[in-house]
Amino acid sequence: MNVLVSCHGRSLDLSCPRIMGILNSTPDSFSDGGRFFNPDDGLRQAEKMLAEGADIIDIGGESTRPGAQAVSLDEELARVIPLIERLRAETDTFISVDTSKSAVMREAVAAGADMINDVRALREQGALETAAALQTPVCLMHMQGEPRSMQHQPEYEDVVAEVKAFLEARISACEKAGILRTQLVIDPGFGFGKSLAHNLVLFRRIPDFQSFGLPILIGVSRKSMIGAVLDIPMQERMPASVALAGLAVWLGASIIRTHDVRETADAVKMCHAVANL
Ligand code: PT1
Repeated sequence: MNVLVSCHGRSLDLSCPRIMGILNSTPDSFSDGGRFFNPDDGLRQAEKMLAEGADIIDIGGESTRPGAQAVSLDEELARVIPLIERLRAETDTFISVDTSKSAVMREAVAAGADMINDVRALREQGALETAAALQTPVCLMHMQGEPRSMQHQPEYEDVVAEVKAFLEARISACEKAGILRTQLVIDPGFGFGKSLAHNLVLFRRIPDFQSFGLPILIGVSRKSMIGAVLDIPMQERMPASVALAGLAVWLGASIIRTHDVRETADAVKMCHAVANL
């Protein structure tokens, strides 16, 4: 489970934990509050994260936070492709595209993306076949329901067993479709159709997910599970996010998805040093 190699020949060594910086081009992150995301702003944001220690830049054009509406293919392409092109032209970083749509996967990888990050774990029409054809790493995430309604009444008998069974099934589907197991990353999907108790149990049991022998990606940055415990708004959740990032590494995570790259990179390095002497 040591190195991901993209179809462009770029590699990501996972012998120590890596930082995935979040680059949003969804409307809540439009600097002008208007309809058009400026790729120059995005590029500047990405370069800042790289200078702060990001190993991967994750670019998404669909908001998947609770309550978010679906976005059209044209809108998603317009948000994401120019940004990937710019970032690819300017840097040699590992680029991940956060999408569930096969057409976005195809165009993003053609524009230089190295990895597919799919919160729907390649369940959308054509996604499995497309990812297999592209021969590039894929992150498979668990979600119960769809973003718009996933937090309404999430239910599990055994959240850990059910998330693991789901990932097991998606890993098999990927292997049947011709995706190499060594190209897969798994993610329990914090905040995706889970109550606070579900999220906390899943987090404590991150070590259970090591049984797949695949790298584990954890995304909890500024999420409502922190808001629910601390009763604080999003803009005050960085310290708790950093604490969880350190804990996640301690519990076996290989990739941490975050808004706050510098702080998270320090916490991750420190926790990795203690865990691996
Ligand atoms: C994630 C993730 C993601 N999260 C991966 N990709 C988001 N692999 C987008 C909240 O509860 O964890 N892993 N792509 C962002 N989605 C959310 C979900 C944001 C829930 C916020 C919440 O506040």
